[in-house]
Amino acid sequence: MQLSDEYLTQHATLVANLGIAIPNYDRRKLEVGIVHLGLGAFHRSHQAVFNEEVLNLTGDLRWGICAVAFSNEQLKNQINAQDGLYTNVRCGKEQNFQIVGCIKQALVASKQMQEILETLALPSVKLVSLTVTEKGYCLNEAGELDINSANVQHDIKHVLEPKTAIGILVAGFYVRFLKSQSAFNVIACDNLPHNGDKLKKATVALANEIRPELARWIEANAHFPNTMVDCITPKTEVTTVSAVETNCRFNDSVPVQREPFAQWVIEDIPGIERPQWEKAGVTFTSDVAGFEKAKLRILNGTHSALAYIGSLLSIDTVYNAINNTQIKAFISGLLEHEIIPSIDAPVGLDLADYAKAILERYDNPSIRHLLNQIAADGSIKIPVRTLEPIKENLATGRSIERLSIVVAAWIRFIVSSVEQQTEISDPKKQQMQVVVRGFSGDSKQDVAAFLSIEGIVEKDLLANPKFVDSVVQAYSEIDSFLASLANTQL
Ligand code: CS2
Repeated sequence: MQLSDEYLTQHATLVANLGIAIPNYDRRKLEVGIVHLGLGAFHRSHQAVFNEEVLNLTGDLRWGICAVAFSNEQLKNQINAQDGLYTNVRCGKEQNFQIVGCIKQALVASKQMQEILETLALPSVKLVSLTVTEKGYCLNEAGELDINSANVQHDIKHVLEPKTAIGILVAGFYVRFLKSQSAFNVIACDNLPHNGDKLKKATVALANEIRPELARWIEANAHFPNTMVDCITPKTEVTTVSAVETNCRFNDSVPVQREPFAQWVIEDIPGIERPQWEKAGVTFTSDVAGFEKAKLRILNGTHSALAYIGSLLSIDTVYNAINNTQIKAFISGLLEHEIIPSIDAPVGLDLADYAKAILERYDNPSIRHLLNQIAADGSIKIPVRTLEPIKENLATGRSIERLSIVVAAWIRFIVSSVEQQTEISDPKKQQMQVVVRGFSGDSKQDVAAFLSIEGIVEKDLLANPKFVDSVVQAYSEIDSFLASLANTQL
């Protein structure tokens, strides 16, 4: 039988006997206090689970979630068919199953904008959170709203029928502004440094194109705290669905699988009305930047390194890549010599211990995290994860040799995808294909052409010969570097 409220009522004893955690609050009385943009697995494995814990602990029913998918109507229908319920599968030494109930309703932006705007205008809605991936922020290489993008231009002309997440935020603010309601606050939950600051700037910039007073109103009334989010969440697979069926004895079309570890650090801004997330272990601090930088460079940075190097060696998962002795040695050197020295540790965080714990998290045989998933959107991820530390290392005279190998491996990965005609998942896919098809075989020319694709490398860095030469060197040696790593499983 399908998971639903009715199922839980009718099979309460069976579910309890199986040791499955269920919502212990009255879901029928849940109000919508949060609108979440981005109904993917990460929201459901991370923020929704923290939120669920607070609902379970406090019974404060103001904080139900209305979750918005952008175009995945099927996902929206599947969640609603289960009354918003889904299973969170924690994959550690054992599998542990929890039914999460804090999503009250799902909507899809491509078809239900009117309802979404009505929900955003509800007085009960105090927060809008987002997991829209890095590319969802519509930023250019300088980290500002990419005003020239077609979707942003669309949102300027069709304010109440927006396509982008930024456009939805602006439309939501606009509706509240016109009704003289209070503004909601916005919690960015994607892997970008200063995610809240950047989102606020982009939202205000878009609003300014539409109505300058609206921009000023948002600027004065809405908070966008910066956050750091962390929880390894591979895509849901058929095996996730069948594990739920076998262990829980009901059908769930939309479970999520994640590692046991999860962390959420939010900038502490007084006056934001929100759930008592600290009761679920969320850290509120004035130094999010330190946590963000540490996580983005140590975890996401090594993730991208593993994704490109591993994929080029035909390795499929993070677990298999980190269990190759030579790859692990490379990652350890990268961390020790070039990544950790680029970070000012936030108070109380020992970066070497933090990095060690992350490598241990990768070594989890119950998590099948596909390198292919991580390899997507390199043109947006590499600048944050790899080019930023390169820039800072260059400024202070530290080594960039290993970081350059990561950039070279990314370029080689794209080249090999073009050669083998495999799908490239990246917003700059077309530009990259054109450039790579024009490659001459001369590393210097080819690397220069690739790095010059608009919107990837900041102008100052591109003009720095130390950077370009280092990537050229790494690229010209990348095949022998890869060969030196091959066939060395632990
Ligand atoms: C990964 C992240 O896909 C990727 O780019 O690096 O999704 C990573 O798994 C999460 O940030 C972990 O918190």
